[in-house]
Amino acid sequence: MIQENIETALNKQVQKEEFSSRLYLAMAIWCEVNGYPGAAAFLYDHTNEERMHQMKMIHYINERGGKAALYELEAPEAEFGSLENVFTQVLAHEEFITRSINELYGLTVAENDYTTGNFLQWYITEQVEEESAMRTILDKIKLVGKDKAGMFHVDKDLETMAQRNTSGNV
Ligand code: OFO
Repeated sequence: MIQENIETALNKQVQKEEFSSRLYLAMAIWCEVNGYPGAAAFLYDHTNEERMHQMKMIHYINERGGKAALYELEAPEAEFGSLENVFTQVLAHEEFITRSINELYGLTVAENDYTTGNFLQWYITEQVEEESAMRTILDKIKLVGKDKAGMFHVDKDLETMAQRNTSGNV
């Protein structure tokens, strides 16, 4: 049986994963209507990944005798201004999520809940991968700057990454 304070902390993380999914959806929409179809495909795909992170946590809470809860979500921004700004915000958001997962893990250690700590290992590893992928994308965007041909290629690369994710090769 899961402890109440751990259950509440996990439910707050469920909310953050759900917000991540909505945030990337808002960004995907912005990219789609602003001429970045590859970035849009990548972010639509990432929306689904965040949903999967949310669902995985929901099932864990319920399987441990707790009850997952859905909290209120704020509406994400709708205007991002530039692709560089989109990915700057993606990276900042992933860093925020990493801190949140680490705090959650710290709580499980303090409460001797090794089962939940073990469950969270998956998220810890996932955050390392997500931060690194987003940092690489942002570096590429910064490198091409205002070069339109370069930006076209970055967008194409993002489309390829999205296709690979969708076909399960990554
Ligand atoms: Fe759920 O990892 Fe991104 O936010």
